[in-house]
Amino acid sequence: MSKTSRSKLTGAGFDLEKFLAAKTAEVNKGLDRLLPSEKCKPATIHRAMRYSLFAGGKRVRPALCIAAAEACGGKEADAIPLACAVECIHTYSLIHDDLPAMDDDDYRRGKLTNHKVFGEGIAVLAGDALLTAAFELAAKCKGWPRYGHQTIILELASASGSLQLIAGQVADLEGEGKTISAKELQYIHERKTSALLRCSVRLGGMSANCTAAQLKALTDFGYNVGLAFQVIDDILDVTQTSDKLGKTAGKDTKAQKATYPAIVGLQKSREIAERLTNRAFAALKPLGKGASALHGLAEYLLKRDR
Ligand code: GRG
Repeated sequence: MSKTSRSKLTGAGFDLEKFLAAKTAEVNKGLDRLLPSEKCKPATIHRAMRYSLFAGGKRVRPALCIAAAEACGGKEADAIPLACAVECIHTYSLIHDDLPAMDDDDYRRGKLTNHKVFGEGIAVLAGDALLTAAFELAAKCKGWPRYGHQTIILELASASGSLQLIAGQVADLEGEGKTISAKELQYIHERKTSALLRCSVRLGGMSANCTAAQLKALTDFGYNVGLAFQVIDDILDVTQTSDKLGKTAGKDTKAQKATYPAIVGLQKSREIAERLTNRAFAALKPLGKGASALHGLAEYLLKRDR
């Protein structure tokens, strides 16, 4: 998103651009500190993990995690290990998704995909190692009175397991070339995309020892933002260039994937994304003024162009 278009989104008293830059810097520092260095033996795997982790992702999930923590009165420092954990899971899923056995892509985050640089074997292992690292970070986090380690680890496991992230990916793979209903498409989007975004905000709330009512608000917000995020992703795939996206544009159409634009058209897809974002805004009401960063992020995600 350009500087001008992003700054238009900043409401009174909240500078989204500054917020995103600051959180990205802190998350990058956290990832660098918490994960094995490139020199650590075996160096190849750590180079491969870091290659994709630091390839320039938007850090949407960590930013949502920290914003959720702050909305519930928590501290950024407490949320950072969990924000890093969700980014590790997200990056693992991208590395595996890009493999020839899955989406078979050569570019991601504007760079060659992991397997193109390190080979398929190391790319599989780099993904595995990032997934495992996420659970290590969760096991080492501080733990909170309402949310002990078991709850935190379960949260990550259910979002990334065979009933959510992997279920979505399986349904996505099996849906290629088939005509599927809008209901089935929503099933895929809820699992492939929304589950990890919802988990990110929930973990942020947990790191602030949030109340049950706050957690409910964050869950509703994350669910709707997550679905809107994927509808926008589908729209961008057909409206933006590969250069802008940092990955191959138009792949969904080529792979005959079910997407919102393919099923309901572009205009209706935009309306759906807007409706979902409005539901996300409404979910924030119980969190009051502290939720301005979450509000700003949801608006940014709706209007993003990459
Ligand atoms: C391999 C288990 C497994 C899952 C793969 C991530 C994924 C599921 C597939 C990749 C394709 C895709 C459309 C996923 C939905 C989630 C999504 C839109 C990912 C891209 O997220 P961004 O835009 O990426 O936040 P950056 O690179 O900015 O972090």
